Amino acid sequence: METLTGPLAGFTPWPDDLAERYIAEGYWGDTVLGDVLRGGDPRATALVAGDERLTYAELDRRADRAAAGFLRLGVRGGDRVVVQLPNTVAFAVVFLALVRIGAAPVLALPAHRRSEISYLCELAEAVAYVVPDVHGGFDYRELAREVVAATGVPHVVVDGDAAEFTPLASLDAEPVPYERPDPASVGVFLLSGGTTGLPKLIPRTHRDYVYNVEASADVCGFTDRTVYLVVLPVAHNFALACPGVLGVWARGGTVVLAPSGSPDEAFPLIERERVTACAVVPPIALLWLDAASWSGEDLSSLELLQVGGAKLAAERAAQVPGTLGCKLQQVFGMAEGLLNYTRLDDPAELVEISQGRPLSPADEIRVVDSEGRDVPPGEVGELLTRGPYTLRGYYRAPEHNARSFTPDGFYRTGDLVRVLPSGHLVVEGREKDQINRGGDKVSAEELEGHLLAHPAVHDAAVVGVPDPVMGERTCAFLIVRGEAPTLREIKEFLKERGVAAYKFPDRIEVTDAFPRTPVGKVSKRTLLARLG
Ligand code: OOB
Repeated sequence: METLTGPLAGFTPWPDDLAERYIAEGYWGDTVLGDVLRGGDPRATALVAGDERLTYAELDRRADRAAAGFLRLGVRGGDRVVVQLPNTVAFAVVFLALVRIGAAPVLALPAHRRSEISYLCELAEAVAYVVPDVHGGFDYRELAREVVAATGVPHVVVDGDAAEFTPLASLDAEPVPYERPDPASVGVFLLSGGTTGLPKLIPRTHRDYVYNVEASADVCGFTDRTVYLVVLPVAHNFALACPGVLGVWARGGTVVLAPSGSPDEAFPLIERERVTACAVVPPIALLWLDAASWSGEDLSSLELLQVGGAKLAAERAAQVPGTLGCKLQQVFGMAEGLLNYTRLDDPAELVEISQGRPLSPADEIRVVDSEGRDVPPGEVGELLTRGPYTLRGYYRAPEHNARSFTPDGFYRTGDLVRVLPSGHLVVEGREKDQINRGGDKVSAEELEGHLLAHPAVHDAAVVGVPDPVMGERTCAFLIVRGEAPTLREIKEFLKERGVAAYKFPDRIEVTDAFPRTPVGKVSKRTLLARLG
């Protein structure tokens, strides 16, 4: 059931009976994403980034002024705008401005390059692309030139020195009235971790994402006292909405943006701003556990560390409260929707061994075997889910949707889990052909596609190799023609193809043939076993 025309073309709505139920039971309301700041005291601090501090009133005004600027540029409700901004004030202003006028930001990560961005601009038929000038030593205006040449995206907006493009500062205009978006319309597009050749876009409606944010803020106990440090990319669902930046604003607290999760940068900010909560991926949690013993900073304000994106080992989980002096919360989430959180009052053992339980009473969970039959309670199977904030279809991807959803609308997560008697889930592995590299997701098929374009590569199979710090690292098995390329050459080749660096293999293994399963597919399990 896809809407085929109009601004929502390619979006799969929830069926009427479920939509009515979610409204009647109060999961969905009329609040839109642009309202999210309105909960804060106008004089309270909404955002801290470097030396900049913005009150709720100031951020609200900056967002309205930028909204007027985007309208003047010709951006309209229903349009899509690819936003690729790091953890800066500009992200906050641009995100709020766009959602207020009903133009959906397509949230790319700073690490994405020509291959990803061009594809997103084309798939979303973006009317604009927003970038920083230079960040992390990389010139995004160069990237924008390539993207414009490849896709013809009409406008490029640059935070900073814009060169030939539109400066973000020039969009600062006297506020104008704008039409409030429909809460049922798409508010924002998130990127899927991906299992296919090309990344997928996840449409999140205003009302489902507002519910995601509000319910998460409740479960995590966020209040106007919360001081939340952002160390992950703010464009990632975890840091944005679980409860993230939006959850803090919905409760009137303070968001502090850090450039990265490195203890050198994050710890001084925790001390200076008296940070109370932070969300990290396991490799950062491990760094913090190590650094806490020798760092001189006062971390005593920290009350809650959320860890998710990849599995945190139980032994490490157990060290968090004693070493960092705060509560641990495990978060097993996905941009597609479903969020599982351990609760703040769960017994320590559950917080250590489980990845939490579903956020919403309306989340429906099934655990099934390879034939799609429910497994007996407590056994491992694939997690299927549907609910008031889980997508019903990827954007403009009918064929993929036919595989990724059951006929009755359950999303096949590709994650293998087991359910404890308490209802908490333990993640036991993965069925999807993806590498989880410390929380960064790499689609094996996508990377294999890029590798196959190399003239010396005859065939490629990409697997995740267990790693004590990253959880997994990426190994590419290659069958080559002639002389084998080195890892360095492969990385250089991928860089030239405009592939994000986190997708580069960490290791290559040259082989003569791939082992096959009885049905003739490459047996990645056997390949992995070869590494010993
Ligand atoms: C989060 O979102 P995505 O979309 O980058 O990745 C989702 C996938 C899940 O399907 C699962 O395979 C894996 O990441 N994952 C975990 C996990 N949290 C996510 N695997 C094991 N243990 C965990 N705690 O990663 C994400 C979105 C919102 C909040 C937190 C994480």
